[in-house]
Amino acid sequence: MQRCRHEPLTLERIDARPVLLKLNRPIRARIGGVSDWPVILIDLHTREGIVGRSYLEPYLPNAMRYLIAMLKDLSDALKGRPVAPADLYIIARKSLHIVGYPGLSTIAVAGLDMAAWDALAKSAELPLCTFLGGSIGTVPAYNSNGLWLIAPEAAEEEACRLREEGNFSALKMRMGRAHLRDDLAAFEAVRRGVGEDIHLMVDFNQCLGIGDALLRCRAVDELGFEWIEEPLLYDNFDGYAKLCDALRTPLQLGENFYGPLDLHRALQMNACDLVMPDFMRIGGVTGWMRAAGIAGAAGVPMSTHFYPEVGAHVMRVTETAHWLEWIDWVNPVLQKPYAVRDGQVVIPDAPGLGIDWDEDFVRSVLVDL
Ligand code: SMN
Ligand code: MG
Repeated sequence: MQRCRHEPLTLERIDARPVLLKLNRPIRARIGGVSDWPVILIDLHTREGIVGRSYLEPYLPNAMRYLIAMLKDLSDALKGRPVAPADLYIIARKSLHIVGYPGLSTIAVAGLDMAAWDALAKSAELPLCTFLGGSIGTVPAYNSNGLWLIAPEAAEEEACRLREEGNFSALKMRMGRAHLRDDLAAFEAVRRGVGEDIHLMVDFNQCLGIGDALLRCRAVDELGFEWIEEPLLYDNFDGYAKLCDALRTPLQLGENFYGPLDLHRALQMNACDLVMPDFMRIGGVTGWMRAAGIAGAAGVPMSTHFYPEVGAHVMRVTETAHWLEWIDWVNPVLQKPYAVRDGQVVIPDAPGLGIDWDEDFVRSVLVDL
């Protein structure tokens, strides 16, 4: 019988470094504003010399402190183990089980998981999508890099610029201004800027109660949005089920699903029509693949939230792949950011995720926690 050529990889240590990146277009949502974007750069070193890379975007600079401590503990606990992502996922989750699965536990495990998959695909000298059984190619994306709660008059020009950044055919705008009329004015401005042929998504960033949500979502229900995203607090699945019934526009949920079980629950409760898990919350590549199995079996379209590099790879093997969210905020720390052509993210022909840090730039944005 033919023997396997490749030696298993062994985890040596995980390095995690905090950086703060300036956002070109600061986040302005009802839920809060952010102009400095915290990112944890993760390097999973193996004894064999291969380094797996991933990053986490935990929203709050202080959250980097807690997560880096957890990653350090995982590094100590997993030293000497084979880099087998499915096994590491279970061992890492078990090590944190007693404090609970969701929240920071899942986020730390996801960071480890994405780096482990990158290392493994690199050791097989294959792009991650190919390693997972798919093929290199492009992935349809929408530009999500702006259209926050800016003055409605400013939305026309910003929408034009966002479309032109990668010749996109789809954009996401945010709503939730104090007055509905201003949200509607922003919509009109965006349409004036980009015309009728561009797909538009709208995100309320959890800012409404059920009463306002019914009013506001009905008010935008005939505008032809591709989806209405997170009008209510993320875990109000009962409220979402009610809204889903009341609306014609597909309801989108998922960036706050902690693990595949939340996605399963949301679908069981008919709380949404579409799903868009976030990689740090769904549990990295392993969590995504399990969630994608559930969405695929249910026939529910699945989009990504953040993490466009790993997102592009897994979308190539996701049965109900829908839209990739294009966010370029981490690009400055990457030696070779992914390209977008004609609204499609292009997967590079490189082993793993093809991510290398621009160390000169990283030095300039590292922070002391
Ligand atoms: C979002 C949430 C938090 C920060 C940035 C963006 C948004 C999205 O919900 O879906 O992109
Ligand atoms: Mg959102």
